[in-house]
Amino acid sequence: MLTVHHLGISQSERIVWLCEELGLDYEYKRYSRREDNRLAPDEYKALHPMGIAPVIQDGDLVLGESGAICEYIDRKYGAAKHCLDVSHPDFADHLFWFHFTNGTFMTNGMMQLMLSMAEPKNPMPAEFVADRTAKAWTMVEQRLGEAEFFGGSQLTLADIMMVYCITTARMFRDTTLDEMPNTAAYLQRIGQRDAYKRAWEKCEPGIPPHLT
Ligand SMILES: N[C@@H](CCC(=O)N[C@@H](CS)C(=O)NCC(=O)O)C(=O)O
Repeated sequence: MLTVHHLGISQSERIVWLCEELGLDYEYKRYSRREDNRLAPDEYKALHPMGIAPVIQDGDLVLGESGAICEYIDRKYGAAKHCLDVSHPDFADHLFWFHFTNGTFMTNGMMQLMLSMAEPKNPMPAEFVADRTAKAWTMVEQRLGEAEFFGGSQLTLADIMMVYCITTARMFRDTTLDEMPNTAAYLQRIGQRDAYKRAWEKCEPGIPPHLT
């Protein structure tokens, strides 16, 4: 039995959403963040050597890292429905956005958040990260003006990965969608998906999704 361990307000919402898109039968466990430091509780940290969300279990397998988990589940239980084959015209775009998510977008967003808390004496790191982050958001807005989904004409793992960054992760930042009509329209489309609604209700009951 596949078990998805979700940490409240975290990247593990991606995995729940994917399971709902695939209509899988899976066990779901939710953990709240610690009150004192907002990190994962000890019970969650004990699941995997990194101690961060998401984590899944599948028989004897314990797997971390969102991208790896998404691909594992989609290929093993979803007939690769959200992965594009090399022969697909959108293959390269799908790959780019799938890897861009954690390789560049999340990384720079996290660095920016940490630097804003650290008040470093040298302004160079903050400027470096701000430049990359601004470029990344510009690319997001452009992409969603040219394609219906990050991966092209259909929902792929690129979307499952990216949506967290432009919704829930924005709860901790001051990025607004005021100047990003394509991104705003995309999020409205995502928010209308039954699977997304079910996943969000499971993950964060009582809290509206950050779609605007
Ligand atoms: N690259 C990792 C990042 C995982 C990560 O940083 N998870 C955060 C939640 S968004 C976490 O577990 N924070 C709680 C903690 O560090 O205790 C992935 O995509 O799985």
